[in-house]
Amino acid sequence: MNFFIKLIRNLLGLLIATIDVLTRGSQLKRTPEKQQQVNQDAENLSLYQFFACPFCIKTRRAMYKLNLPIEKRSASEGSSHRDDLLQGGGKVKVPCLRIEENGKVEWLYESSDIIRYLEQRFA
Ligand SMILES: N[C@@H](CCC(=O)N[C@@H](CS)C(=O)NCC(=O)O)C(=O)O
Repeated sequence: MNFFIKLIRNLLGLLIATIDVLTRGSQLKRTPEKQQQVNQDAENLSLYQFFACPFCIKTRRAMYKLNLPIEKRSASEGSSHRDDLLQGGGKVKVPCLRIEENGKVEWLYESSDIIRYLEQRFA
């Protein structure tokens, strides 16, 4: 039973992810200099996620729109990223944005909070 629920959830996720890719639209355009700065800032960010999670898709969509090359780390079962998320953030819940700044690391949960943070910093 559990297997079928997982299967349906993943198929639905795959469908949403496909629709997302097909309907993403355009990305924010910046001058080459500005984009270079943004790319550099984005090196200190990483998104812990599942491919088919709707909250992660929503967050990835915002990242795409804002033209942010943030590294995506799969927190699926058995991955080392999952262990890092649990140890660093305190729970395995995705999406979670890992923010490294001035030698300090912050783990930001909740898709709406992550999107708000990214928009405030990069829009
Ligand atoms: N309100 C959260 C919901 C996140 C959520 O429920 N994520 C699921 C995957 S779709 C998850 O991490 N589940 C694992 C768990 O809760 O232990 C958000 O918007 O980010």
